[in-house]
Amino acid sequence: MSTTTSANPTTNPHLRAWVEQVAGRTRPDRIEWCDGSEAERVRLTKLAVEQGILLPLNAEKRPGCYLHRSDPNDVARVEHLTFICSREKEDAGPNNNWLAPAEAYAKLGALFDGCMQGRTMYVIPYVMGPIGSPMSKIGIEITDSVYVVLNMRIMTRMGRAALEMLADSNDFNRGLHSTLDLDPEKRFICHFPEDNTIWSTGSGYGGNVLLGKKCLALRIGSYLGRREGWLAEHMLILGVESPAGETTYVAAAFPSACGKTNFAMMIPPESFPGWKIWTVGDDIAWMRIGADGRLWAINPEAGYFGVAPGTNTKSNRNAMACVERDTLFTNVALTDDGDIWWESIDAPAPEHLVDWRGNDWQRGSKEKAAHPNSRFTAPMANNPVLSPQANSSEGVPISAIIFGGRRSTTVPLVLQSFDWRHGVYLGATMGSETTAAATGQVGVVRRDPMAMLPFCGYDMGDYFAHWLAMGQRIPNPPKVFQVNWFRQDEGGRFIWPGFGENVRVLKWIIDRAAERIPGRETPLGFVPASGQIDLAGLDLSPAQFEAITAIDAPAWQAEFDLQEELFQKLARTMPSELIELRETLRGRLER
Ligand code: OXD
Ligand code: MN
Repeated sequence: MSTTTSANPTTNPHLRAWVEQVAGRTRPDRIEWCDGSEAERVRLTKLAVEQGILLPLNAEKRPGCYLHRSDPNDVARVEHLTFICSREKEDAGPNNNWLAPAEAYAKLGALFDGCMQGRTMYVIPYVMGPIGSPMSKIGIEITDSVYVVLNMRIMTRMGRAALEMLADSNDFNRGLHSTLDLDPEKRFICHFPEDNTIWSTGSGYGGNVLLGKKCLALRIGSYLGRREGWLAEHMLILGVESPAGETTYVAAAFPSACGKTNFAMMIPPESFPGWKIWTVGDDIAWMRIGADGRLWAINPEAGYFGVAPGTNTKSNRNAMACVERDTLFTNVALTDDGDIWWESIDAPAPEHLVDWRGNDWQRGSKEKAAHPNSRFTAPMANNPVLSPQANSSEGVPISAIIFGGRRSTTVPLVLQSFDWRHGVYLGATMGSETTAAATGQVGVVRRDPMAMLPFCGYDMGDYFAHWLAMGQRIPNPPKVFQVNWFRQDEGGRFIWPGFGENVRVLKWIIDRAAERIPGRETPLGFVPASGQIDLAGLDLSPAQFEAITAIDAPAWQAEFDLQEELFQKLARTMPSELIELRETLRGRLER
């Protein structure tokens, strides 16, 4: 059967040749170049509904919203099937799975052979970052999934504008994806950093198939960042506006399930009047040194691919506003009146639902109605607190970088590093505790350096070295902090109230970053001096505050021992500077 093609909108010879080559291999019935227009959205949405890929939701309650149910065996990122295919195995590092490029191309190439017969091959030109920004990168994703096209529309700036920005350049990421038959045996996510190429097979799940996000913006992005002298990070970006109207920008890395999206959209409490948080991004930051010697950040994405369960008006009122319209929901539960539901949403569970698998669900059932990793894909334009700078091509100047984790003990509420190098150390040794629900063994600290363990596209020791080298090059670097909202008392209760109250800690951070207030020096860094964090209106005694800000020397000695495990794993490339720094910190603590 011969292939038909929608009007080819580009004269770019590199792009045309590559699309032809891919079509020659995958042999689709039809090639469709996506232009990003509204007419295209309407047409493809209608097609997805007709094919049962999307289910329209109640148009009055959720205008423009649809539900997708993925294959039950395809609901999450697959780290064990994710590979960095650098030419040299050592370049991928002990933190990544590795396949030789020739082997990966052959293996996935065989799967791609003829895989789009009877299907449409969509060509999606997209930009990660604001259109026209010198910090942005262009990708082309070729896919046979209309769900991918509709999600990429929300998550990226895509279509004609991306082609215009690309013009005749050969500098674009080549992403190729096919769902195949969703057989987990044929599921592979392969990154070829030296070729700026991503091949993904056998999955329809977001993190594996929306190739701009984790694959390009983080794995390939981190590789490009090292080569070109910038940073691609798993960080939210937010602006903190003070009552005086001054806005300070911070970037923050937290491992999964530590509330990054909530923090990025936080609403300060009424007892803290005049303060406002503006979201620039909720997941990824690309940061470069600006002409003024500061570090400037953009959010490469244009939407939020957020975890649904646990999102409610208390945890994140702004996210609830984002999903009121024009949102694609994946694997949430469906109410009898065509609305969505998930565990811990505001409304109690109704008597009857259709669960994420499409089965009837009755209140009281032991099964979860929504999948724990069910998601919403919502345009950032829906966010009531979207920063006016979210589309700025220069990005925003970062005054502070924050590393956080979930730690019931040891790590204080907030700690400022002595300098950049010590800040890199705090990020490199970041850890988070597993919960009982996840492992059965509570309180096991899992290291997730800079929240990048699943996303760093090269050797993690080399990545730390890149961070250290960046410190030498930034004339006016951001100040670096560590935070922990999760300290518990003897009864296992969280001591710090969290959520919007975290703005109190942010205020201290920005005051310190601006060098407006002195800190209290400890052997391990600066912590708030008494009275420096405003506790008015909080149900928190001075003793409790002391408990969550104190440095407990024996606990820290044990922590340094625990950090050794990560240093050992990365021994080949672990910068000696970080090892020496740990010994210095230990020594200071002993004295
Ligand atoms: C995400 C993740 O989906 O970090 O953002 O897994
Ligand atoms: Mn993430």
